[in-house]
Amino acid sequence: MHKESPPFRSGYIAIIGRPNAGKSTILNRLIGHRIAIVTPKPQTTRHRILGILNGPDYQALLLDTPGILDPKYALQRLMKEEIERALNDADVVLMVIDATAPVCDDLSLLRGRPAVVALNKIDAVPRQNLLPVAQACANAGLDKVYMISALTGDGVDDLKNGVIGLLPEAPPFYPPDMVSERPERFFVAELIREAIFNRYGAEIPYSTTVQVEEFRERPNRKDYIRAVIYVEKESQKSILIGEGGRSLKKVGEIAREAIEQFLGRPVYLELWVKVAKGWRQNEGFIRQNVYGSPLGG
Ligand SMILES: Nc1nc2c(ncn2[C@@H]2O[C@H](COP(=O)(O)OP(=O)(O)OP(=O)(O)O)[C@@H](O)[C@H]2O)c(=O)[nH]1
Ligand SMILES: [Mg+2]
Repeated sequence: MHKESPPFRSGYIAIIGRPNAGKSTILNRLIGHRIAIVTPKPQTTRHRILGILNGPDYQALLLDTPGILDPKYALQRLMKEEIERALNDADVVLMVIDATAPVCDDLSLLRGRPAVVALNKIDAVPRQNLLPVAQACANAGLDKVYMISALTGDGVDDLKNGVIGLLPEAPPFYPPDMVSERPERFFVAELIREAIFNRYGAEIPYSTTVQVEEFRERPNRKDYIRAVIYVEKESQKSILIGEGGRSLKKVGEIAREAIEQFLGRPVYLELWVKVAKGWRQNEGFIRQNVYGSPLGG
């Protein structure tokens, strides 16, 4: 008997959840590339980051987002706007809940849209702890709960099929060879931020933003990248640079390796540290240097 080919599905899937729930890890796992930075610290992601997942009969446009929280300063307010923009675009919402610290009360954000829950980090909790959380989600009207580990990949294929099945029938939006839409310099700045998040304690990472000021290909030589790390005060600048510049040098080495792996070619990375007094409270600065720059807002 003749079987009709399945319809082509395409649309936006917003990945939302509390800080540190594993949203970026899930994005990377789903698309099979490391495009969103991941660190053990909450509030790592500041932008809406698109990852494009192409299949024979679908194109899933996955949007990683910052963690949901009550904004306390301008940067967090603009992070919240990024979540709202992703939700406005979303055909499907993928709500990520950290099984090691479950919170199930962000459901109003789903606004009646097709949604699934990923109960993540199941590798890190005993099985019997998972059922009450799944039950709480079910009681709240969310019946599609996938128990996954983004770290090991456990359950991720089921989740992938589940969300793709909810996408509307539509033709693809992007060419099939595209993985993301932001320029290389965006990812370069993010990888520098990742190195900073991983190397320093609580204060420095949150007081830092990175901007790539120059990215130049040179004939017969490594690409030249010059980036500025902005901090909020002089004291942070001293900590970041460290004695004799040793801390900054280490950050540069780690970031350069990550950038080379991402780009697949060697680069020369130059880092500068500048003070932009209290920039996290300065909406104009943030719009220009964190979201609205040529890095792609
Ligand atoms: N054990 C375990 N750890 C995980 C899993 N998924 C993510 N993590 C870890 O959780 C931490 C946070 O992961 P991220 O992917 O950065 O979390 P996020 O939700 O994007 O965080 P924000 O961007 O800060 O909102 C990292 O240390 C990850 O390695 C998992 O399935 N199991
Ligand atoms: Mg993240």
